[in-house]
Amino acid sequence: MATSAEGAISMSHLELHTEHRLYSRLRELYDFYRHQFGGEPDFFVRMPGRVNIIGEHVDYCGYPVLPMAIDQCILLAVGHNEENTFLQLRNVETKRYENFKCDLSALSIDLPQNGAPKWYNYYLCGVKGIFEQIQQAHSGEPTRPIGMHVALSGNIPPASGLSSSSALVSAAVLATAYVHQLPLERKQLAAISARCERYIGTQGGGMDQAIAYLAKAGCAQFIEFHPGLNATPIQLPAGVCFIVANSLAAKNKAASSDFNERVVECRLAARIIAKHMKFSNWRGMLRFVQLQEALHCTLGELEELVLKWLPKDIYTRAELCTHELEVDDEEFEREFLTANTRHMTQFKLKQRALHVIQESLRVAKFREICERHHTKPQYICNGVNEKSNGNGVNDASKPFTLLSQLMRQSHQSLKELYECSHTDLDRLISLSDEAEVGARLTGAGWGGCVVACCDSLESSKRYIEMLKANYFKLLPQDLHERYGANDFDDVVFATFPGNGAEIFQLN
Ligand code: ADP
Ligand code: NG1
Ligand code: MG
Repeated sequence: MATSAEGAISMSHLELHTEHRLYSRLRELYDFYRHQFGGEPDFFVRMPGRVNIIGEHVDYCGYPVLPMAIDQCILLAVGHNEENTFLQLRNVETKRYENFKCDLSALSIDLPQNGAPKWYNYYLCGVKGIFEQIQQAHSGEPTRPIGMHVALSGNIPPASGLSSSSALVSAAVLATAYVHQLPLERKQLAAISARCERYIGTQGGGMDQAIAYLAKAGCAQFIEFHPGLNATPIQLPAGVCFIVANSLAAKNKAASSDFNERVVECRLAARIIAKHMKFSNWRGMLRFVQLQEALHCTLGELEELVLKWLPKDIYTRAELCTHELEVDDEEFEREFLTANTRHMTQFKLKQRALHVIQESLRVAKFREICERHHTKPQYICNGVNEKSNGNGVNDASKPFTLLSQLMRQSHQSLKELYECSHTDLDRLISLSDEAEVGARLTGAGWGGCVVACCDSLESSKRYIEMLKANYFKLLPQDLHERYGANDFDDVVFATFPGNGAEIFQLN
């Protein structure tokens, strides 16, 4: 079968490497599957989470991002049954995630009016994405679903900005495509996964799904969305090491309107400028990247247009309707808002637009520094950078210092212009500042994780110890009990770029 399962590794290969970090989780999942469903799974899927190094809240505006895949992942064990059309889902965390069963010939994703969607709805988004694809390939004929048994094990901290949701949706896409023998390339799978995750309610830009499929071990990926999806491997400067620290303030993105409010503000800003610039198709210009392309201008020139046409700090809904867009309130709601942003009455267009443009400039600079200073052919993950002076203080000309500054600026902008930080994230950033380590929130924000840049494994160890002493060990008792057992190693850790999605088959 011509599928995306390139690079597939077999179970026997894993058995030869019992020290493999995945092994015990796969073994547990295999046993769990057999216990739940009474048979053997046909195959396993591994879908990684990601850490975005820089380029936050720019993907849905069409601008490039720089993420890498992390070790933490969603694993699926999947079996199929052509005799029926039932999907049965089981999660190894049985107390936290309930069992689910549905008939795929009447697939529906039921979202709550308030609060977080049920975990299995993320899975159903992926199934729906593939069914639509099959229907399209069969000129509109509905899909004949194949029954599936799926057992899931995940260790990406949920609702923490490391993209557990997209790993779950993308894993469902890959498993469903494989069972239904739909031959797809990695980029197609990433695009389908990005599109169908929007059924959960968030209007994401595609970064998470792209890196989940396109990641390569040892490098970050410069991911472009316009004019089409493209990933360029970026070697990080020798010795640079990224640390993830989870603030433990969870934020489910689909449970609130915060994420979509930012998307709406960016779309409005792009369209208002497009209208001022007298583009006849201004209503269709949803993303800054389209506007910039139509204007043939630089990001710096686009920034000037933002200041010229969107000078106010706050725009009310009434003035947007009357003065900027010349539409009535009903049309405004229909054309410019999403289901969960209909309540919006105030809009910060200048601030959001400035963040997107300046963050995109930072992504470009970050890439340039990496390319200029890459000296060794591979990412160092177990060595010490000899050039480090060992105390985290570096001379300003070093690439590490420049990268750290960009990360720091990124956080400042996310906090002030984009208003998507959290007091706990800001505390982690202050501690990082004091230690002269560049750090920023990663993922959507409003809680979740920070990512920090250290110049060697040695300095990263010191940084981790400092955060443990000054943040994690001071956490309230309940969090201490939950995460302190193994010295907080699951919530503050060094991370190294891994490979993208894989399918494992039993021999
Ligand atoms: P993230 O930043 O991790 O992507 P989201 O708010 O987008 O956060 O998605 C988090 C949701 O994804 C969780 O509330 C849960 O429904 C689902 N999820 C993540 N990991 C798992 C898992 N291991 N098992 C079941 N559901 C999961
Ligand atoms: P997380 O934090 O994984 O939910 C979200 C979006 C991304 C991107 C980042 C911010 C989804 C699935 N993911 O990530 O597309 O916009 O926020 O850079 O919506
Ligand atoms: Mg998510």
